[in-house]
Amino acid sequence: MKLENPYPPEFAAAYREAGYWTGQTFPDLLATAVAEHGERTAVVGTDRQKVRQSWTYADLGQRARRVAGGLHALGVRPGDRVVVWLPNAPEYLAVIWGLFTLGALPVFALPAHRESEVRYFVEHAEAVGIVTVTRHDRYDHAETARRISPLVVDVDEGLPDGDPVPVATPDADDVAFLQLSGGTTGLPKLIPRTHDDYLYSVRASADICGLTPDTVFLAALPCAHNFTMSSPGLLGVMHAGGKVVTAPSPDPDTCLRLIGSEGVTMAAVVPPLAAAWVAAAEKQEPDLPSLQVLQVGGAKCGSELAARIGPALGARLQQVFGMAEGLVNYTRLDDPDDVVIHTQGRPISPADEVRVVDEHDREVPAGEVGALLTRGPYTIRGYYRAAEHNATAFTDDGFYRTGDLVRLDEGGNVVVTGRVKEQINRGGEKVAAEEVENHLMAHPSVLDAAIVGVPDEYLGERTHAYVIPRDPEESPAPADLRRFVRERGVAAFKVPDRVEVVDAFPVTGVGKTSRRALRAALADQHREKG
Ligand code: J2J
Repeated sequence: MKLENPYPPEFAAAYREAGYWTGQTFPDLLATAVAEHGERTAVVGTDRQKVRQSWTYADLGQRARRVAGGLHALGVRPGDRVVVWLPNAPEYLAVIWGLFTLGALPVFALPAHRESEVRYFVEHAEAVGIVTVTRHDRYDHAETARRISPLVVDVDEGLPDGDPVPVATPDADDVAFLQLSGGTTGLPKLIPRTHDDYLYSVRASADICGLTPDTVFLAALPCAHNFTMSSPGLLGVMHAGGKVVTAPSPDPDTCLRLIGSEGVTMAAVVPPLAAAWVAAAEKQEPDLPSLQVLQVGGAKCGSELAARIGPALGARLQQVFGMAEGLVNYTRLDDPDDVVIHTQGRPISPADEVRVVDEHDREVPAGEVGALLTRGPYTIRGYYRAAEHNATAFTDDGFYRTGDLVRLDEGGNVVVTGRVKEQINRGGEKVAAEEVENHLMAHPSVLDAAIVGVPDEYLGERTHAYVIPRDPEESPAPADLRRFVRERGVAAFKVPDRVEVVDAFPVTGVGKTSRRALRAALADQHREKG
């Protein structure tokens, strides 16, 4: 599959010329890892049968070939899209490498997604099947998947297995997979990433983070998350010939124990998890001599938390400000403490173009806050099948509107100060306001709904829904509305943390009320109430 919104030829040529795009594909990455590191351990973790697995690169390569053969026998063909809806386990790697080996395109769903989201991914991507598990997190994944797609692979019944078929030879400018966007609109967006662009970001990230064959990376967040996958994540570690440890749960007990027992050198977490690990470590004072780097990203890491990480965990903090659409910023391992604690780092690539602009897309004076626009060798030029949305999500000259408010310091480090997009960042989990409002408005007693983010000590922010009933005499109970949203089959993190039934929304003074002005006014109102 080719990009619908390709990089303009002069940009593609320049990225190749500069050596960013090398023509490497996913099958190439695996073949190189097997050739160079065949006997080294690629992945360690508890499999779905609760048995500890440890696979070398050679093992993983063979498994990927068998999984590809098994998927082919089930009717999956090169170019087909397949939704991967799996929790963290060694099987995750076997499945995605099986898909890449076959030339099929993974569509990455989060384990927390539910029927409405997965159904949408299958329909929108015209996926031929879903790979999932029987049950996880007290939810019947496979049963749900069977309601959605005629082809369901339940890895709890065994990985797909068949005689190897030829290894795919995609073009490096083909789309390799579809990644998920945090979303700002009623429907989530899918992000088409090519072999060339994504693997450049992976290799460059591995360099910046100093990965070697001795790196032991703990995958604590879902593997599907772009952070865990690529910044430098499990792909960066595989590029370097290191070892991936899959954590069955991100909780501090599980993870601190795994860090100790598996000799983990690096882990990647969102701020609330970092806080939980730090609190546990401050109490237990565990001995974690192997841990060198804790990466924190996905949401703003406050400087207070940032300062506690080194002392509590005996590891260097690395802030990571990234997005599945592309641009990733890192504080560098040799940056002074001040930069590491107070900034979100700087871009991966010399070819990453960043602009900080006002509401008219004019660049703001150096050091001032503005909206971040970006363009570069691994930032998309358009979402998948979303022409209308793309018209506003990108500038005419191809910059992606990140929706983040930032300022740049003198060293070019980014400080994230807020956002203009209609999204709530719930401890790294992204909630599109409009998506949840639409779910609430589907309730027969709801006339209108607006979701705002309100400050939360632990999550950074949580969601607060204001709801106007159709009939003030019969206003729905908040608990019923929350249950209603949950029962529509959405990820639990999207269910409003609080629902408040009100008579009317505040008048915003803008005449015709925009949703954005409305949300801002509601957030103000919430603050005033304290
Ligand atoms: C403030 N906001 C941040 C940070 C992301 C690496 C790391 C994270 C993601 C990710 C990723 C932030 N401080 N350190 O894909 O490769 C918010 C911004 C951003 C949005 C992107 C990666 N790190 N954010 O979080 O696609 O608002 O990617 O635009 O999930 O998260 O979300 P997502």
